[in-house]
Amino acid sequence: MSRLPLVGVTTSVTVDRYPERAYLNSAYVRAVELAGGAPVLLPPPLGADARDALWARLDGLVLTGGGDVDPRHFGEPRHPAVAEVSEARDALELELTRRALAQGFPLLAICRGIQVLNVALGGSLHQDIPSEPGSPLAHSQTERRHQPTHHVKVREGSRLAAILGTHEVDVNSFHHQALARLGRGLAAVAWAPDGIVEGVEETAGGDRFVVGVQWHPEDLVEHDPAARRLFAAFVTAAGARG
Ligand SMILES: [Mn+2]
Repeated sequence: MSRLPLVGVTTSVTVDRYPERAYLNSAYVRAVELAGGAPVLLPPPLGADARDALWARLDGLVLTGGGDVDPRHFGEPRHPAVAEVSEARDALELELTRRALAQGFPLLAICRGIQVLNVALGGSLHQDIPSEPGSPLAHSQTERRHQPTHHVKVREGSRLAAILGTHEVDVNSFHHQALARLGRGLAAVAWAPDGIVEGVEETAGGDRFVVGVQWHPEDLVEHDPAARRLFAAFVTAAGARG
C-alpha cells in the first residue's frame, strides 16, 4: 500500500473538571502503529464539520475504553455505580459507530467500545457487575494493565477465533459493566468463566471487520501474539478499503 491506513481512535474526556481535557492511554497509539496504521485521535469535543472532514479520510475506527455509557441510550434508569458519563462522548461514538456499520467500515471496539457497539445496535448493559447476584469473578483488576487476570473461551469457528489464532486466551480486565441483551446482528463469541460476554462479531458479517472485545488487547501487544494479530487483522482490513 502506498500510505499507512488512517485509523480513527476515540478518546476519553474529563467530566465535570476544569479545564476539560481529552485524553487517551498511549498504548492505543502504539498498538495501532505497531500494526502498521497511523492513529488519528477523535476527541469528544470535535465539532460536526471537523468530524465529517476526518471521517472522509479515515480507513478504520477504534472505539476505546473509558467511562460508562449513559443508560438512557438503552432505556434504563441510571444505577448509582454508573460513573464518568460524557454526553459528548456518547453522542460522538454512537454516531461514528452507526456510520461505520452503515458503510462497512472496519471497526474494532475495545472495553467501553464493545458496550458502545452493543448499545448502538439496540442492546443493553449490565450497569454494575459487582451488584449483580452470582458474579464471583473480578473484572476490575488492580494488577498492572499488561497482566492477564482471567481466562476467555472464544467460540471455535468464529471470526474472532480465526483472527486471534486461538480459542483460549488469558486477558486483562478493567470493566465494571458488561453486555446484557445483545444488539441486532451481533453474536457473542467469547466468554469469561462466569459467563460474562467478552467478545462479539457480526452474525452475518461477510468480509466486514466488526469485532468487539471486552478486554484491553492494546495493553497486551508486547507479550501476546493473539493481541498483535487482532490489531494486525484490523489494520489490514482498514488498508484494504483503499
Ligand atoms: Mn473481563
